[in-house]
Amino acid sequence: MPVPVPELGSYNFVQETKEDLPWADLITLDFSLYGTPEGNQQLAKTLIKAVREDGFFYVKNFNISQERVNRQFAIGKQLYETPLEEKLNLDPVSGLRDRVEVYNIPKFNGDFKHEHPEAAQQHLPEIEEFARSLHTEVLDPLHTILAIALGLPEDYLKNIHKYEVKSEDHLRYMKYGKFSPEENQKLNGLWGRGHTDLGTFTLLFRQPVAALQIRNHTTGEWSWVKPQDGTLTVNTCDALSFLTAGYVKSTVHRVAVPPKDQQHVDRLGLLYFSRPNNDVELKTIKESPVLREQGFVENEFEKSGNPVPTMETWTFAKQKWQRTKNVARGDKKFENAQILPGWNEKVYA
Ligand SMILES: O=C(O)CCC(=O)C(=O)O
Ligand SMILES: [Fe+2]
Repeated sequence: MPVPVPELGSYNFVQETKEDLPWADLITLDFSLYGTPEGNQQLAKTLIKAVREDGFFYVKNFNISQERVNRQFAIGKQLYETPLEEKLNLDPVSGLRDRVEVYNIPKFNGDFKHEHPEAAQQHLPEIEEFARSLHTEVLDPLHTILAIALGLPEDYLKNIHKYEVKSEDHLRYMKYGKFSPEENQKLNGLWGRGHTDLGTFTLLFRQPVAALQIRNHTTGEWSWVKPQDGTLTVNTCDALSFLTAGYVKSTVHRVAVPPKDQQHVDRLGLLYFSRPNNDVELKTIKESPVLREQGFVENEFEKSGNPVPTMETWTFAKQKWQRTKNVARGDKKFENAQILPGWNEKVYA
C-alpha cells in the first residue's frame, strides 16, 4: 500500500553573496564519466590530484536530483523549528559554539536505534533512501576511483566501507544560528575553528551562505569555498590519511562569519560523514604499489610504535575530545591534547 507522504514546506535558499571573496580554485569531478574503464581512469587521475593538493573538491552529475536534496534541506528546516524542549529532551549533540545545532542520523543497517523528533521520524523512509543513495551514488564511486588511483583492487576501499557493516557514519542536519552584526564583530571572524574531520570523506551539500574556509597544505593560507550549482563539496579526512600514511591529507577547514549580505539568515547545512567500518584497523594499506613507490609506508601510529587503533577506537577518542565542554580559548592542554598514544590533536586559529 502506498504510504502517504506528509506535506513538507520548502527551504528558501538565500541569494549567493555579491562579495568578491578569495575563493579556492577547486577541481570538479564529473561523475557522468564514471562506469567505463577509460572514464574511471580519467576520474582517478583527477581525484588523486584533488586529494593530494587541496583535499577539497566538487562532484557533479552524481545521480541524486536537486529536488531530493532540497527536500532534505526542508526536513532540516522543520527539525530546527521543533520546539526547544523536544530537542533538549532528545539531546542533539551540541556543536562547536553555542549557536550551532546538529542533528545526526546514523546508518540504517540495523545497528542503531532510530527514534527521532517527529519532523524527522515522519520522513524516515525518505531519509534512509537518501542516505543509502549517498553510498551507492557518491561514496562507492569515490572509493572505486580512489582504489584505482592507488593501484588497489577496485573494490578494496568499498570493502572496508560496507553500508551493512557497523560504522559511525552520520547524515547531519546542521544549523548555525545567525548573530547580530555587533556579535559577529566580537567573534573574531569565526563561527567555528579550524579542524579536520575524523572519517574518510565528508560530503557537504551546496550551502549558499558562504562561510566554509579551507587551509592550504603548503602556504597555510585560508580561502573560501564557493557554492556551486548542483554539486557536492567533498573533503578528505583523518582515517583516509592514516590508511594512506599521509599520501592523502586530511584538510583543515573552518566556518567563518558569512559576508555582510548573508549575515541576516541562519545557515542550514546538510552533510554526510563517511567512515571506515568500525573494525577496520587504521594501518597503512600495504597492498598499494603507489604508496610503496612514493614512500608512504608508515602512518603516525606505526612510526611511533604505538598500537594502531581500530576505526571505532579512533572515532570515540576524537569525538570525546571534540565534545569537551567549556574549554577556554588558548587552553593548550586541550588544543594540543594527546587523544591516543602516538597522536596529538590540534585546533587551528
Ligand atoms: O558547515 C560547514 O560548511 C562545515 C561544517 C564542518 O566542518 C563540520 O561539521 O565538520
Ligand atoms: Fe568539518
